[in-house]
Amino acid sequence: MAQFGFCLLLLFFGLIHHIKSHIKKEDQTGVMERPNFIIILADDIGWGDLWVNSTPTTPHQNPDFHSPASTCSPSRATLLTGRHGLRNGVTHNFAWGSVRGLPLNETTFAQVLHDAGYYTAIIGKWHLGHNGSYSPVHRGFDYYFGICYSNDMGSTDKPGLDLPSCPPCVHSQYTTRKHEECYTEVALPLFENETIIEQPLDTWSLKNRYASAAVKQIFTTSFSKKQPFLLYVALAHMHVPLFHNSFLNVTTQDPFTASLSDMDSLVGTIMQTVSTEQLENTLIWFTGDNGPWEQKCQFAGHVGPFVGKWQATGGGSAKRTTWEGGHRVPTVVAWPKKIKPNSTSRALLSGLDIFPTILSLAGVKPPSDRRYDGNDITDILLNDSDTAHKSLMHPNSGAAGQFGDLQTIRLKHHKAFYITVGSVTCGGRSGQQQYQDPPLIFDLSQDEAEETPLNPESDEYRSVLKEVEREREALLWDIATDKVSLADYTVIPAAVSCCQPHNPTCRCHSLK
Ligand SMILES: [Ca+2]
Repeated sequence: MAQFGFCLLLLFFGLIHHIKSHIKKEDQTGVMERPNFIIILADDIGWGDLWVNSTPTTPHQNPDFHSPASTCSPSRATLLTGRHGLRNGVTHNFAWGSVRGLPLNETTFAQVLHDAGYYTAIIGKWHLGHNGSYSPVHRGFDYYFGICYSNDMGSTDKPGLDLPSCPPCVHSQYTTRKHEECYTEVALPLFENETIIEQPLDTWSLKNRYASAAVKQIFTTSFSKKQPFLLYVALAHMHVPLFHNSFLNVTTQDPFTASLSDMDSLVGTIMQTVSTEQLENTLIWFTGDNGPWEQKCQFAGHVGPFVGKWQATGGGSAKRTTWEGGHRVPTVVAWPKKIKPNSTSRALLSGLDIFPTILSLAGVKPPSDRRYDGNDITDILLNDSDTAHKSLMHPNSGAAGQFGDLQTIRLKHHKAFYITVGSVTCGGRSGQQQYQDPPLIFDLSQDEAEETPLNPESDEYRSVLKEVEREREALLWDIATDKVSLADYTVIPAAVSCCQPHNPTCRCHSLK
C-alpha cells in the first residue's frame, strides 16, 4: 500500500509543482477558460489502501470523504446525478440481464457539460444500464470504451484472482462448467460506444487498454476538437477478480498490492499525459465508489481505522454496510496552481459534491425542475474553507433494510444508526438485521472504530438525537415533495450483452 501511496503523492503533487504555465487564462474576449475535468473512480477501494491516509498526525481527525452509497450502481448513479437514490431511482445494482438502467429523466453531469460545449468521454465501468437508451453514449457521453458492469459479471479465458476461483469460459454449447458463485454463462464483453468489440475480453490487458484510451481521448480527440473536456475513468481496479500486468514476475508483493500498483501506473499515465501536454487548467478528482468487499479476504482492500467494532461480532462492516468502512473512501483532488499541494481537508464531504462542484466550476447549471443533495465545495478546494455538510445521510445499500432508505445519519462528528447489520466476512460470517430504537449514536471524534455508542440517558445523546431527527425529517420531506424517478430492474435473458445472442456460450473472438 505504501508504495502506491508514495507514487500517487508524487504524481499528484510533485509533477504539479513543476508544471510551467504557458497557457493563456483568457481568450481574446477576456472570457476565462473553462476547466477540463478528469474524474477517476476506483472500484471497491478501502480508505486504508492509500499511503496518503495511513499516517495521520492527528488521530480521530482523518479525512472525512464518503462515497454516496456503499455498492456500485447506486453510488455511480448518485455521483453522476448529484441526487440520492431515493430521488434518482437507483437504489441497488443492475444485473447483466437488466433491460433498463438509470431512469431516462435523470440528468448526468456529462449531459449538462455536453450541452454546454464540453467533449465528454467515459472509460471503464458504467453499471447504469447497457441496452439502447441506457448506454453511456445516450446519457451525455460522446465516447465510451469499457466494461458495461462489474468485471466479475462474466467469464474470461484467463480468470483473475478471486474467491471463489472462477472457471474459464466454456468453448462450446456442449460444455458445462457452472459454478453457482461465478458468472459462467456469458463471457465478459468489452464495449466501444454501443458495440461489443471483444467477448470475452482479456482483463489482464485491460490496464494498458484503458490507459491508451484515456491518453487518446485527452490528447487526440479533445485537443483536436478544441473543446474543454470531461473524462470519467471508472476503473475496474480494485474490484475482484484482481489482475495486473506483471503478476507472474511479482515476488515481493501480494496480489492486492500488485493490483494496486497496476492501478497506480494507470493513474500515473493519465497524470503524465496531462502534465506533458501542459493541460494545467485540468482538475483531477480521484475517489472510490464504496469500501472493500470484505468477504473476498486477501483480495479485498483495507478500511484503515474504521473497523466497525460494535458490529464485529455480528458480521463485517465494509462494502454494502453503512459503517464507516463501507463508505469512507480515499479521495485526492489536484489542480495545478489552483489547489494547494499537500493540503488536507477534514471537512465532512461526499461524492454527492462532485456534481455541483464541477458544474459550478464550468459555469453551468443543472435542470432546475428537481432538487440536488450535494454541495458546491469550490471554496474548500480553492480557498481553504472548511464549511462542509452539517448532516450527511448514508443509504442502505444491500446489507440492511429497504434499498436506498436513509437510516444512517452523520451530524457533524456524530453518527446515528436506526438499523444495523453486518455484511459477509472473510470466512462467511454475517449478522442479523436489527432495528435500533433508540438509535445508536457514536461520537466519531473519539471513536472512529464505532465501538461504544453514547449513553441514551446522556444530555449529549438527547441533544444529538433531536437534531438528527430534525435533519432526517427535513430531507425526507424534501424528497417526498421533489421530482423523483423510479428505476425499472426488470431482468430478461434477451437483455444480456452478447455479441451473438443465439450462441449460448457467447464467444466472439472473431471480433478481435
Ligand atoms: Ca464497487
